[in-house]
Amino acid sequence: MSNPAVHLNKATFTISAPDIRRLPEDVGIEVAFAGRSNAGKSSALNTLTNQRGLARVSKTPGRTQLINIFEVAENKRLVDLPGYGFAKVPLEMKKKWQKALGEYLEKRECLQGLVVLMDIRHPLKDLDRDLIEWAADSELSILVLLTKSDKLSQGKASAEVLKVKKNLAPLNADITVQAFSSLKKTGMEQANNIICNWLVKADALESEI
Ligand SMILES: Nc1nc2c(ncn2[C@@H]2O[C@H](COP(=O)(O)OP(=O)(O)O)[C@@H](O)[C@H]2O)c(=O)[nH]1
Ligand SMILES: [Mg+2]
Repeated sequence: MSNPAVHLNKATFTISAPDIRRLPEDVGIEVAFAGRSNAGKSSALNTLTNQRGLARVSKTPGRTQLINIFEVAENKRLVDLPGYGFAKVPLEMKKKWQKALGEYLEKRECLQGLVVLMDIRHPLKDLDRDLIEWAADSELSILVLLTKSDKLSQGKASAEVLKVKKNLAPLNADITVQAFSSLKKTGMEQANNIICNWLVKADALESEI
């Protein structure tokens, strides 16, 4: 069942920003999507919002250098963060994007949950691990999507999910790991539910204060 209070398919593009100073005011709730370049971040955003062209899907990795904001409802936003770890980009450019990514993660108060996307065939590279460990330390809720699961048999995909779960268990954090395919829409409903819950959970917390 999807959450009645928010619908990801209502998402509309708001702004692309090269750094956090150019973002909307830091109020409300944001759920951010992060992952290596080419991990399938834009495709997942399009699938989850049921809008083909919302986040540009690039065949050229390393292109998404900006922080892209999509508003789902008033003060509820999805955030497409710059991809990391793509080698064929000049160092100066890389430094700039990584700075925007680092600053966003460190300073954005309204960040409620982090979706980390990793290709199911190459999960938990060093930078992925750094990001997940940082998010766990920061007590963020984390949803790990193992993307392009259509590239593996169901058995192999399940085994990979289990492996990643075991690997992250010692972090003792609020982490959900699941297989995901934008092509086949695998895991879409579960991911959608988790993200919508994050977007409304903070409302409940705010009204308690
Ligand atoms: N087979 C398959 N390919 C995918 C899937 N998701 C993304 N891709 C492909 O992977 C490449 C990178 O996708 P993109 O969403 O642009 O990745 P991003 O750089 O993380 O935003 C593109 O060529 C996509 O068509 C998927 O679920 N299955
Ligand atoms: Mg992208």
